[in-house]
Amino acid sequence: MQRGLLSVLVAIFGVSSGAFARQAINLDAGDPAAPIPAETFGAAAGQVGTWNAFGNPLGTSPHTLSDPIDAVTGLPATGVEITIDTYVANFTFDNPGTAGDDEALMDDLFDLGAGAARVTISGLADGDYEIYTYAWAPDSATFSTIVDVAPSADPAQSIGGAWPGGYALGVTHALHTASVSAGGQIDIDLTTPDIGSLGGIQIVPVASDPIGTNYCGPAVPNSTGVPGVISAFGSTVVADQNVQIVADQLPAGLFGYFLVSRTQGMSTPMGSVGVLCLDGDIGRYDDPPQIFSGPTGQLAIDLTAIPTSTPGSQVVLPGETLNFQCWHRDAPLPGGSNFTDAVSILFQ
Ligand SMILES: [Ca+2]
Ligand SMILES: [Ca+2]
Repeated sequence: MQRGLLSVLVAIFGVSSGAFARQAINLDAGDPAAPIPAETFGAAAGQVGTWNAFGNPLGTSPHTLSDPIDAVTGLPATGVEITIDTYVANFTFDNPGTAGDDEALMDDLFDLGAGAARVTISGLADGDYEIYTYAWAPDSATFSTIVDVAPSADPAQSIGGAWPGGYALGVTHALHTASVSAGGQIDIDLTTPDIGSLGGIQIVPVASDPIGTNYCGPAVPNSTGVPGVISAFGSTVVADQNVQIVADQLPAGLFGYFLVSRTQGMSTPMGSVGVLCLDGDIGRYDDPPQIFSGPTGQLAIDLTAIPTSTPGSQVVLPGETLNFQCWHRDAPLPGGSNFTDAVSILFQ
């Protein structure tokens, strides 16, 4: 499915983007009238997708950005708020080393002056994130900004120096891993011994521990020439409510969704070249926000609302097993479809 079509469906059905999926956010901080990087630009994190302008045209604070566009889904990350409590002004300086997307990200910034600032990020789904904080000063190789993130086990990092010609940890940006749980928030604290800068932030979901056991694989190769694969990450403890299902190696631009059942099986449905590895009461994650477009798809599973073949949903209890598989449209057969292999998770 094309992103545009998914947006139309979202508008029609009036639903918001993935209720539990962890968000991926690219922020270009500074003057919102200045250019922002292109969607093809991943910066230090390699996270391509929409860049959100984070800044107030008047340069006043506090300033809040609500519901930024998610870099992965292209849809608003509903409920996410990013606030900077204080800064001095929007500042732009044309560093001679930067150009193009680097310049769009790094040459405009929040001038923090000699003071301290805090950026709070709230509304993120539970899980681990990498926080890239671009705190480089384009106008001075001696200015430095100290970045500390809470909650994170990673230490505070001092950022600054001459433009290295690309992204360099400790010069252009800081990197912290932060865990969000129980609706908690992430704080980025910025201090400086001279003049502070904040040019941008990337919030990147971290792939967590794999869980479950794959079966019924490898799948029948799809039109890409290789089999689609499914993976599960997170925790098998029901109370943790932390299960991410990921499908990979799918045809680009074609839509798919996940299936779930307590029963394993093996059959070839009409219209499919692949094997359905589920039987019994099969639920579909086919609400518009849950449908994705290849080559990859992911979904955070709400263990209190497992879909069933009939309207309604079920709760997962410790000791129960769920089996997940991905169905997807495939070319070149008109109406053709295929599956990944399947993954089985025993919950505790
Ligand atoms: Ca420049
Ligand atoms: Ca910027």
